[in-house]
Amino acid sequence: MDKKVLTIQDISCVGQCSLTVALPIISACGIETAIIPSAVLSNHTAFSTFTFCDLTDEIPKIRQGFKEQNISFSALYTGYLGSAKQIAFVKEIICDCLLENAPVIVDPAMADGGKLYKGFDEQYVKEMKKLCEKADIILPNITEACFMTDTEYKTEFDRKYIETLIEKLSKICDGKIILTGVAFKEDKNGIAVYDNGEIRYYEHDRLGGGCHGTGDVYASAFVGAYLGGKEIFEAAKIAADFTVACIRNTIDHPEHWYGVRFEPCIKQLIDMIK
Ligand code: PXL
Repeated sequence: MDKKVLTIQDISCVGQCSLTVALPIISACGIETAIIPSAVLSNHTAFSTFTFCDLTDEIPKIRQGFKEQNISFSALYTGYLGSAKQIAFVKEIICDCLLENAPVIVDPAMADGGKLYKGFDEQYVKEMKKLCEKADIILPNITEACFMTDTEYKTEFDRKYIETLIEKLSKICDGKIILTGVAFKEDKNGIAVYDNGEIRYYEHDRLGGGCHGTGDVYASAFVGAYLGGKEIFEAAKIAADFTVACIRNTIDHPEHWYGVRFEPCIKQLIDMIK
């Protein structure tokens, strides 16, 4: 049977994040991608204004609809969720709508650059931690990892800091951990992959000061490569190389501050996962 992933995150109508990134990227990897939109926004919250239609109450109804049709999924991937209450509903979906051994992949998309996104608070962080407890793979950035583990956020750090962060995360999630934004040198960025007690690092170029929406591009490419059959470190590496290519394609376009121009790079991703 073909793999079918369910992804739950918002629709930001403009802004190249969440579902408008996850759908094209995972589909391009050859994986059928079903969705539950967590909220509909005119544009993401890094714009100075945005509309926000919370779809929390739709989630249990959609779950019921899936149950009535005997629809279940071979993987779940969650990103930006609209409310703390929604996280509890997602946990019910994990219980009811997944096939046996379906991986639960959680990107705790809630913060970056040392700050929570607009609209999120400590309660949301608490609930997100509970969702991470149920995950097989989590993909936090350094800021999210710090919020979840009550660790001081630093922009300069060493391996000891990363190892401590991962050790604390492993007490929340007993699965695999992919920590992004692990930069030990000024012109480099990287990831740390924790799997079965071992940490492996992958270093890649750092271009410019960071682009918006790269976390979603990264997580989506990881999900596509991983469900496409790559092992975890290889999938994490492919996702990093793809994200760097997307940033390279964007940095000379300052008008494109709100996301990355990932579309022309999709062919590269397909070639990498072949
Ligand atoms: O890319 C993360 C993200 C997703 N969805 C919404 C956001 C953000 C980051 O700001 O605002 C609505």
